[in-house]
Amino acid sequence: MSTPSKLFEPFKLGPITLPNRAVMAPLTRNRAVAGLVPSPLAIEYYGQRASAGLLVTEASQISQQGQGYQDTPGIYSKEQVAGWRKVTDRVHEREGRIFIQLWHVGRISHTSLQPGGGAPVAPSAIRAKGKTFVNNTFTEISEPRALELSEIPGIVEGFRRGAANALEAGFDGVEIHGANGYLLDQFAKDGSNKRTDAYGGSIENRARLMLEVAKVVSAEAGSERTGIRISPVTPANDVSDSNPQPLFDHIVDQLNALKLVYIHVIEGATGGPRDIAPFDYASLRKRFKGAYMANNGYDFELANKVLAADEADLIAFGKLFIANPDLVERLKRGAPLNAPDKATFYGGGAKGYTDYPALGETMQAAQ
Ligand code: 8OZ
Repeated sequence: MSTPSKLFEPFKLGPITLPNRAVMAPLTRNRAVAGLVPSPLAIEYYGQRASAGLLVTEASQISQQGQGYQDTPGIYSKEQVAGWRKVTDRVHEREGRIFIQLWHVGRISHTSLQPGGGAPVAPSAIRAKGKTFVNNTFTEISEPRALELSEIPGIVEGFRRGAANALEAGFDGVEIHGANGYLLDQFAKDGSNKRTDAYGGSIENRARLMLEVAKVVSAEAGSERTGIRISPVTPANDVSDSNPQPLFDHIVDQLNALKLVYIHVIEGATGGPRDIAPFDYASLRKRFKGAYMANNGYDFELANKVLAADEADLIAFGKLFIANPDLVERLKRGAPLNAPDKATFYGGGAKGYTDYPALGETMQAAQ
């Protein structure tokens, strides 16, 4: 393949020069078994993918309360920070760059994961329809309780501490998980937020928590090392908003004031149709002064089209990076891609995690 592609051109993201525009999307893999610490296999997994322009880790909870599925890694204990340090060291040895995604699931959890077996927390006491994975089975999401106003500073502080821990663990930056129906998205959207205090009602009030988190995280990590993931119209985790365009216009205006380095936008339904609901992503891109990272269902062809039209700066690939540790090299050469195996996405060991071959390995195996 000799067609020049903008995907392989460098991009300056704040103080960091990415050698290409292919980002490894955050991907939940549920393999942090012992102490919710990234396992030795995670070191290998991220290390194998260091040729991505940027790696964004799997969502990592900022507290026990922020966990919603079994075996997802945390970024709140000393042991977790030490585990992540091994991951960042490996990625840096291989000349890669890595951000951690900071996560609080809010109501998408189960009592068995919560401190003292309590109810998961939410903007309002409305249970999300759906299941989560705990104790090795899919289980109904628990009934949540509404956060007290007095608890909100503690949530914001949890994100700040997560960012501080991320720096201690050697990350190049952080991505705030503001998407997919988790806590910050639950507050922002009116389907899940029925509060009548300063965090509910108007767009300004509903966006407040996400923006307070963005403020403290960017103050801690540096705004030039802080990105945020949003999903304006996704129905993931039973979330909805009656008027997402002005909501996200407001959010982006405020993120500009905080000088965040990128917005990572899931266009359409997470992992599903891109055209599920009308939304003007182009106007969001124009409005935002930092970098626009596009995600959801991108292949090489769509990435090239969107980059050539200057509709995005960076493209995040999920499943393609699961199955192809050397995705950038394969796309460059027009080499065939390994197919991802859905059965090994969540949980398990090396199979479907660190055993997808790179090109040279394929050739060796074929010889
Ligand atoms: C798949 C399974 C569990 C969690 C997300 C963090 O959708 C997730 C997630 C994805 O953002």
